[in-house]
Formats: sequence, C-alpha cells, structure tokens
Amino acid sequence: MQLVLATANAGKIREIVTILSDLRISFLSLASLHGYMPPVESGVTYAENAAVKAKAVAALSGCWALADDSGLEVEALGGQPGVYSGRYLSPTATDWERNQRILELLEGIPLSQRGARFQCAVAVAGPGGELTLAYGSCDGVIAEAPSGDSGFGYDPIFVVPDFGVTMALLPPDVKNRISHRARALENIKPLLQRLSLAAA
Ligand code: ITT
Repeated sequence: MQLVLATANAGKIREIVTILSDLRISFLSLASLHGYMPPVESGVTYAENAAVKAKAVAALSGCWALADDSGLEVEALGGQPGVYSGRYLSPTATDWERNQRILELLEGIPLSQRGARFQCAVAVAGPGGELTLAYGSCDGVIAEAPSGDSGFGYDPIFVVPDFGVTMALLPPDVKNRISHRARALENIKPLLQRLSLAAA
C-alpha cells in the first residue's frame, strides 16, 4: 500500500515512518506531488486542519494520504499556542524563539502551575473522499529552561513527568511510544492495517 504523508515537517515524517514501520506500507512524500499547494489551515480544531491537509493530498495524488495536526497547550497561557503552535509568534519564527517566548511568559510561575499537554489529530483520507480521524495526547510540565536536542519543536521545554526529563532528552524510541503522535497513530493503525492487507 502506498501512503502519502501530507506534512512538510521533517520531525513528524521521521516519527510517523518509525511508528508505522511494522505495517506493509510504502511512504510517499509531498515532494513526489507536482503542483501541490499546502491548504490554508483555517480550522479551529486539530481535527479540522488534519482533515483539510489529508483530503487535499488524497484528491491531488489519487492515493491514500495521512496528515497530522498537533500542538502544545499551556494551561497558564489559557491553552495557547494550541492549534496555532506551528505559527506561534510568526510563521517564520524558529523553534528556539517560540520556546524562549513561552519560558519568558511563564517566568516566576512555579512548576505546580506549569501544566501542559501535547495534542495530536491524525487524519487518513482516501481518493474516493473517505476520511477517518484519530487522536492522542501527552501530559507534561513546561520546564524552567530548555534542555536536550532530540525531537523537534517544543520538545526541549516539555517535561514528561514519568521520566523527569524533557521530551528532547528522551531517546527517540521512548518518545515514539508515549507521545501524542504515537497514541494517535496507534489508534488509527487498525484502519491502516486493513487498507494494507486489502492492497496486498
Ligand atoms: P505540517 O502542517 O506540514 O504537518 P507543521 O509543523 O506546520 O507541519 P502543525 O500545523 O501541526 O504542523 O504545527 C504543529 C506544531 O506543534 C509543530 O510545528 C511544532 O512546533 C509543534 N509540535 C507538534 N508535535 C510536536 C512534537 O512531537 N514535539 C514538539 N513540538 C511539536
């Protein structure tokens, strides 16, 4: 079975391919799609944005497509940056700048009030307009300073309580077991398994 990964985020691609490596799927990237213009992510939920991305790629490619929309919700910031995580501060801001901004905003706030959550919606769309969604989340705490260089995005400031270190200090195989993305992909695996068996 061929599955187009409807994401331009190299960190997501690496994790999705690893997490789904036990399935008989060959992955195609957006680079193989001529004339693809990323759709505007105007949804107010992760699910809406994931669906828009997966459907656009399935329609253009004529293949099954998988999209991920995800974000970091910081309790002390009223759930921000949330669905705007990928565009927080500005679409061209670096991960480092976004992490620094969150740390500045939380300066002086004790660890007990620095709760946060990664959220992920995964959409799988088919060439005939089929659409399935699955969800995953991962609870944590915003660190007082960044640490680690594994993963991507907000990983250096997101402490996973069970491990006592940031997501960016966890070995990739651990992140790929416990992350919001891992959980969403586990929830959609039965569909992918059925599709890959039907295509065999
Ligand atoms: P695509 O839309 O092309 O998939 P994107 O990076 O723009 O790529 P999103 O709109 O879903 O994707 O933005 C999600 C942002 O949330 C992402 O850019 C990261 O900054 C952050 N994020 C998501 N998952 C993360 C993870 O596992 N670790 C750290 N940060 C993450």
